Amino acid sequence: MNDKACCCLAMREQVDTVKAFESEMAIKKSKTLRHGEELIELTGGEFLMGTDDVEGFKADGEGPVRKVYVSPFAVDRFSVTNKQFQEFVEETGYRTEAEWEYAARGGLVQKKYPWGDKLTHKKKHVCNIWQGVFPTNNTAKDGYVSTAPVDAFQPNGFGLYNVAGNVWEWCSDWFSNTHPEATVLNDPNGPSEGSARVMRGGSYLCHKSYCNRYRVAARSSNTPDSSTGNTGFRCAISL
Ligand SMILES: [Ca+2]
Repeated sequence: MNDKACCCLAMREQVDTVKAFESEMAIKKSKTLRHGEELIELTGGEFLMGTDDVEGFKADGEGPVRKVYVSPFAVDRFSVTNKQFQEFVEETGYRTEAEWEYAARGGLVQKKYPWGDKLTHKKKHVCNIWQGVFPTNNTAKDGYVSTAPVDAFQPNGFGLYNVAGNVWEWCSDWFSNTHPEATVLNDPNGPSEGSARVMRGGSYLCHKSYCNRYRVAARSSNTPDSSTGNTGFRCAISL
């Protein structure tokens, strides 16, 4: 990962730590979630994951584009609180990076963002990132200096809010910048071991000049014991 890879590392602030990542893989799967009413069921299927766009970061393993199949699953419409996440990992499994990207793309094929290829819509911002000059001047033209409410802005084609910007979202996969080769990768869940977990989606601290990782194929990572003000959760469960 290059030195611009994760703006959150420089802006780290301690918040309540959820001790989940070392144990979540051992937790028995259950289809009952306390906050299950917030989940959106997705049919899954085959999709094109990653990007070969010149704007993508090769060192992050954004490419090559590969065919991935994900089984049916349900995912949170909004990012959730630490307490909801804790309840989730105590009751069920976790979400893979492939599920994240399938859900985040909202049914679109190889678009740069969850809503299309243009960052803004009619000159209006449609996600919470950094406007101005990073890191000295945040003009908050999108309306938010820090985190935005989880239902801010329009949802993507699957009804999911804020998959780009606002807060990074943890995935269960260990981070690697290479991918297995196969005609179709079936429900990939990442390397069997590693030192950092994948994070996706970017955050309110991302600016094109510095991070540009609010694109839907962009990736980053952090060590599982890290807690920051710009990293969050969205729960998912296999159906
Ligand atoms: Ca903002």
